[in-house]
Amino acid sequence: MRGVDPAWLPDEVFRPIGTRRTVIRGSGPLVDTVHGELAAACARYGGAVSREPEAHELLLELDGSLGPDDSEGFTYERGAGRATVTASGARGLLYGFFHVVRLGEEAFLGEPVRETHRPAVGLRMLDHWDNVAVHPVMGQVERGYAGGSLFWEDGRARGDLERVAAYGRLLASCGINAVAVNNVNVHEAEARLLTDRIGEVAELARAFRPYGIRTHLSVTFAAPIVLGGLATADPLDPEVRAWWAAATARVHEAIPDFGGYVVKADSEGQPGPFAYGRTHADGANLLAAALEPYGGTVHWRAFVYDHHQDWRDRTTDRARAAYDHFTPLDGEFAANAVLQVKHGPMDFQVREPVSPLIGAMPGTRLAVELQATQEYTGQQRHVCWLGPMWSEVLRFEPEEGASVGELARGGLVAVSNVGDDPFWTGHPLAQANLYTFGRLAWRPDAEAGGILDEWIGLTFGAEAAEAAAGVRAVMAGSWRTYEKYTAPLGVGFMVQPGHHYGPNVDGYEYSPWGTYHFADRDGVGVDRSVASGTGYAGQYGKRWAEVYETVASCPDELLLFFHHVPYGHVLKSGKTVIQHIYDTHFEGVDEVAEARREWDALAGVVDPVRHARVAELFGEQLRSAREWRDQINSYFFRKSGVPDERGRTIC
Ligand code: GCV
Repeated sequence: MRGVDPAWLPDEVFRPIGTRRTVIRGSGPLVDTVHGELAAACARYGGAVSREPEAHELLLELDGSLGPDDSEGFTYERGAGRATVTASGARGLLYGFFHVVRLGEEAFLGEPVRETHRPAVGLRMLDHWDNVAVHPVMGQVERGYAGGSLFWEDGRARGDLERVAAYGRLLASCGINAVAVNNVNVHEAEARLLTDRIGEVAELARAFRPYGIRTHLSVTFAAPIVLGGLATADPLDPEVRAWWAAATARVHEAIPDFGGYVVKADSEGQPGPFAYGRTHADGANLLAAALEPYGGTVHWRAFVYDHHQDWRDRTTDRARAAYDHFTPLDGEFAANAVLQVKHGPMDFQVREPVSPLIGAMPGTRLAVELQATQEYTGQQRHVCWLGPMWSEVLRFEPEEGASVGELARGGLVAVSNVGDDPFWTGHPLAQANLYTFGRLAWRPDAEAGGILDEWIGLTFGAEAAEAAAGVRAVMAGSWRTYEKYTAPLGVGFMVQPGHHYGPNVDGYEYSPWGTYHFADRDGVGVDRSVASGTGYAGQYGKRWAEVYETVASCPDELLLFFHHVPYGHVLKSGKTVIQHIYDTHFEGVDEVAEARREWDALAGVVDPVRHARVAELFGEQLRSAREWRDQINSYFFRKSGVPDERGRTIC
């Protein structure tokens, strides 16, 4: 196999810069990074880069006259064949440089413009669920579908910092500025990264720093016990507080620009403040206090629910849990504590409503968590470009005039989809999810389709003009296609328990995890209305509470998430629920077959190694899509006894 794939930064995209004369003004490590990029591009393509004022077509200028500046914005100006990027902070210069790279020739040749760019969201972070030691069930990377970890191997740091630096470069080029380097399920080896193994984290931080990326660490709430030998981890205990303060001081000594902690507490078996009769705010504030002297932040996850539920108890609803746990604590979190909320109330299904917690805690800084790793969306064996879903989520307005993107004051976070796979993401086209996340985190109201085109233009370099229409046809609708052949109308899950790949309609139906569809001979769906169900719909502000409350006003795509309806219920589309299930499952498979044909037609146009890899994966996607179609359709045919009105074979 050849070396590591350049993803969206093949040499070719640096040609417009590398053939020109550039002047770069300013000093500091990030300016050196940009200088290094320019020098490499010029060495390849014959241009020149200078730090002295000289004749040039590109000027990159850091105006550091006001001293060190962490701001990330830049001004880009173009006219008469020349381009200028000006920034007051070094990160701004780095992002301005990559802006010019993205524009290509147009950066120099288009109509005169003067634009100011700055990110709408300050923290744009990737969380890695990477285990230091291989976990017996979850492996090296929990929910990882791209090989091993970039950071860890068999209990040790891999030490391949070149690969980490290359990753940092890719991330910086799409605007990501923070990385958490270990799993939120913190086992023993990971726990020690906080103390005696902090040097390994510091090495990673050193590799990320030249790309403006701060390093964060997942920690266990029980650290004072498991690492410090204390008898308690009670957040109000003075010894515990002193332990965290001292541990954090040592972290800061090793990593002066340390970003902070990520914590999964009282969730799926992880320890937390409940054991001491304390609240999540008590827990988060303990770590916030330890980080505060160094400007660090604690990201406290809101993914808290009962995973030992009695499935016969129809009153308990997992979807309600985050809101019920956290809204009473609004206003109690420290200024440097961020509550990190999954975008939906359940767990990264292909379709969920937006979590009602977002917008319900005005006195708390919230970060919104997305999932780039395709746990429930095809596990990087299926093409599933998530841009349209994320865009819908980020544009959703819990209240009139305030979108999720705007309410995410504490940042946008995605669970990373990379590993040590030569293509980074297992499925080569899954690289687009990483890129799209970075660009949407920078501008949550950006058009997802425009980002896809940008990604295609960069990734396919010289081949892009010929390949663009075909690649777009394969990817643009792939999320909706995936939705069509999997769980219908927002009901979710129906996956194989444990690994979550492939269909199993009742896989979680009689289990303690709280993820049910309640299909019986008459109908399907979960009644989450206030009038007759779990009351979940009432957790939204008035406008959405009313929309979701009734079958008549609930959007089709979320109907079975909010309501239990008969199979003969007629959707807004005019179809019955049962016919919709049959039709979408046939359509979904047809669409995969069509996408495969589109991809096959790109043979000889796109790079053959990439082509072969995707072609092979399409074989599996089609097999799996058929399996989904047949199991879901047969299941509902057998439950309902209603035949397909188009007479297709359903056993
Ligand atoms: C890291 C889901 C996943 C778990 C994951 C968890 C979380 O339950 O299946 O693997 O654990 O979400 O987000 O904490």
